[in-house]
Amino acid sequence: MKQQKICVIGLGYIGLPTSAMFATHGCEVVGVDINGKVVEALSKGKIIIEEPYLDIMVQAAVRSGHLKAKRKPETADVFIISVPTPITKDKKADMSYVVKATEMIVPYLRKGNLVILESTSPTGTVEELVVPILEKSGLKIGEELYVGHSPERVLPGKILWELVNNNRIVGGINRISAEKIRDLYKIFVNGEIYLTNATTAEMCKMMENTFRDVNIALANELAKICEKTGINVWEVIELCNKHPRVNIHQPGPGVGGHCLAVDPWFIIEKNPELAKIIELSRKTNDNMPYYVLDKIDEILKDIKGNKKVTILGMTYKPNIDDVRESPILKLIDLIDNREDLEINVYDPHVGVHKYQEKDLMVAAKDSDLLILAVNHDVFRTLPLSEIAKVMRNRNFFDTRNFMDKEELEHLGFKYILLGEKAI
Ligand code: SAJ
Repeated sequence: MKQQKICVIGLGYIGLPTSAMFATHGCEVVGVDINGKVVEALSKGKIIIEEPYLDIMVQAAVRSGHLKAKRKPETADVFIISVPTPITKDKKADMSYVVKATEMIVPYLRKGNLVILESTSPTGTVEELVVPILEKSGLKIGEELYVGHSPERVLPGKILWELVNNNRIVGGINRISAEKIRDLYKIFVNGEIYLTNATTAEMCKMMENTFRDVNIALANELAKICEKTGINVWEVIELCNKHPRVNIHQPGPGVGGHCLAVDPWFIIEKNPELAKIIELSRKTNDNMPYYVLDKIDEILKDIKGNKKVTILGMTYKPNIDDVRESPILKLIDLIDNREDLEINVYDPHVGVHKYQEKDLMVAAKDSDLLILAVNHDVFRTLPLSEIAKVMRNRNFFDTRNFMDKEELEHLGFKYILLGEKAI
């Protein structure tokens, strides 16, 4: 295939790695972002997000001259749209970034170009939202301008490896569009590439994350049931998963991130009468911080007066710095709104934050309860005996089945595990 010039709109968690990947495979890539900070950093070969090895790859791509950052698009062979599709307060997909990005490229479109939407989008986005805007170019869609959806599926923390090795779905508005998109991704994808139509690809992407969200809701419901039954949910799950066709997910204090906590709502939005299990699951997971707060009240019920709670971890999952849609932020909010509860939070992965206490011992001082909210690896080596000395009451609530119960009990802590039994 001849060397392609690719214009990527949106240099976030997906657009930037994708740009760097194409650039290091010999393509000429123009990365476009409306955020001046991103463009400025990238021009110097730097990045402003945390993702293993991405900095090295971006630096190599910029140094080789194959990756350039711009505020506006340029004419190219291929346009990839990878802008956010956030959720509004009333749980609807905010498609304004996709609309703006699509409008932005129209003046640069030429006969034979390929336009790919990568952003996770509700069904019908390509056909009903993107194509009508692209038609303003005057080009015949599907014949002079090829269009499709190829959703990203990479896991934050493993993005570069998964970009190359994951299987990929390509949905074209017609067969030739899908084939052209497949040929483009073949430049760096080692996984299988499956062709379908655009709307099917949109549904696949949302359903993959919904599958996970629903299964986590099932695990969270089971955790509550096990507590009531007086058994340990983690043991139940471990034993159930010995069955060859069972894979129960892990319970916890809620589901966060910009994917699982968001994408199911896009299906619900389009199918409110039908997506009942999906909606209940979303609500079950969103309710977990409230459940954790109830547990906190139960644990502290015998302590008179004001109580202090110390939370360990605030990101949406372990070993990352990302707090987007983190259920721990919701929990922090709930505790902060209570007059009788004082809160301190410690998360070494997160920089400056309203609730962040940089010093662990200060965060734990005079505390009545430590809550393990995120299972960061660094929490494996907490100075527990030192912490025990400065606490007012030694209670430890483990929401992730992460701590060593015996060690904590040996240090005089009362150990409470989410999903074990009512206190
Ligand atoms: N979680 C649980 N229990 C579990 C698994 C996860 O409570 O058993 C929670 C985590 O604590 C976290 C949330 O779910 O709060 C999401 O974490 P995750 O690791 O499941 O997923 P993300 O959001 O980081 O990435 C997902 C991935 N999707 C799937 O695995 C189906 C990724 O492949 C997608 O590319 C990404 O969403 C995306 O961008 O859509």
